[in-house]
Amino acid sequence: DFTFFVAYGESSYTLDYTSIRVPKIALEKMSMEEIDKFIEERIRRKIVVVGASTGTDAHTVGIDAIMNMKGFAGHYGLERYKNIDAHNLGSQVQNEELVAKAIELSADAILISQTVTAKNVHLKNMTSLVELLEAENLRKRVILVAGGARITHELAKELGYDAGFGPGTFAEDVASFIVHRLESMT
Ligand code: B12
Repeated sequence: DFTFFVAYGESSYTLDYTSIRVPKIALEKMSMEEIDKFIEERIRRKIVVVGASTGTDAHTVGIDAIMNMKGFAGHYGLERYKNIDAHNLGSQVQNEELVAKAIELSADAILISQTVTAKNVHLKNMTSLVELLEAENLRKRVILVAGGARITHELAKELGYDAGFGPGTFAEDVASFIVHRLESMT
């Protein structure tokens, strides 16, 4: 019952890009080889990561870019890391299913991807995952990370996640975060 127009035109207004503050994760970024070495020397066992695009979200490209062997833009995904046991459950995975898999595999980290943000569906879905983990007494024992085109670190923290990653993320960004966090937890 409505018509939606998108119009493009010139404007006399300008934006001061230097005044825009983008909260960033304090990250000591390492390469895939450095991360594998870090795990070997400082964690001394393989680490387990479970990931999925959750809820009704059918977009897999984002989580695949991070997890699949082939990776994204020349950056290998977590499946390629020799000291990371990575399980990509795909898309439209219900939170309950994801949590059950994390328990079964004794996951060190859970990664979720959220692409659809219409009607704030991502907020409800992300919040319900935190609630489920808390109910299972797992939240403090697992590293919880969200990512997606409209996910920011600030938003993820607000919703009770350890970190949030947006566009332009590579596997080594999130893997560097996970291994440092894991070391500080043990
Ligand atoms: C490809 C695509 C699809 C494909 C998906 C195929 C697939 N197997 O994934 C198909 C055709 C299936 C599809 C379907 C739909 N789509 Co679509 N789709 C896109 C499109 C064109 C590209 C998305 C993409 O693949 N980007 C590339 C990846 C690499 O980028 P990324 O996801 O941002 O991932 C990076 C980071 O964000 C981050 N990241 C992502 N996830 C994670 C997770 C972790 C843990 C970490 C650390 C990092 C991380 O790392 C990645 C690499 O840097 C976008 C528009 C656009 N140009 O963005 C629309 C878009 C996302 N789709 C949209 C919509 C609305 C839909 C549909 C609902 C349409 C419909 N009415 O049916 C359905 C979804 C239905 C559902 N149940 O989910 C909207 C979403 C609007 C919104 N914000 O809610 C978009 C933005 C298009 C638009 N402008 O309207 N879509």
